[in-house]
Amino acid sequence: MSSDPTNDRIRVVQGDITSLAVGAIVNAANETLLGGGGVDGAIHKAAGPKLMEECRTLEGCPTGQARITGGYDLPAPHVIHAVGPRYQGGSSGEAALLRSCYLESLTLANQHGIETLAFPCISTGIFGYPKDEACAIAIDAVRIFLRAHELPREVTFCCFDEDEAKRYRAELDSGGIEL
Ligand code: AR6
Repeated sequence: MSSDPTNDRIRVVQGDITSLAVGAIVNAANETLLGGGGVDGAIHKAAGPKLMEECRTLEGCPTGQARITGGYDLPAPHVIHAVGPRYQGGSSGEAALLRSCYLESLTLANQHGIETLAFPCISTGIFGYPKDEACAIAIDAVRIFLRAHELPREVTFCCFDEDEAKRYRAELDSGGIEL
C-alpha cells in the first residue's frame, strides 16, 4: 500500500525513453556532454545531429549537475543532460552526487515550466551504481522535490527492463527505505 501522496505524481514505465512524448527526458550523460553509449547514445541517435551541435556549445557539465537543450527529432521538446557519478565503492560521495543529479534536473524542469519529466536510471549502467541503492536515492530525491514544488506535475521513471521497473514499483509501494 502506498503511504506517500507524491506517488500520485510518479509513474513507472518499462521501455525506451527516446519514445516518450513528455515535456523533457533526462539523459544519463558524462562530463563532456559529447555523447557516449547506453541511453546517451540512444538519445543522440533519436534526436539527430543538431542535439550534438547544441551540446558542443555547452562546454561540458560537472558530475552531479545538469544542463538543458532542445529535443530536436525526439517527441520530447527538451533534453536535460544529467551527469551521474561513476560508482567507485560508495565512499567517494557517489550518493550525494547521484541525488544532486535528480534534484538539479527537477530544478531545471521547474525553471523551464516543464510539466512532465522522464528519468532513466542514472549511473546504473556503464557507471556501475548498485541498482537498489540508486533506485532508493532516485525515488527519495523526486519525492522531496515534488512535495515542495508544483512543477513538474508528473515524473516518470523509464526503466529499460522489466526487472528494473519492478524494483521501482516495489520501492514506491514500500513507502521508502531509510537512506
Ligand atoms: N531508454 C531507457 N533507459 C535506457 C536506454 C533507453 N533507450 N538505454 C539504456 N538505458 P547508461 P550511466 C538504461 O549506461 O550508467 C554513456 O556512455 C540502462 O539499462 O546509459 O549513467 C554516457 O555517455 C541503465 O538502466 O548510463 C556516460 O559516459 C540506465 O539507462 C555513461 O554511459 C543508465 O545506463 C553514463 O553511464
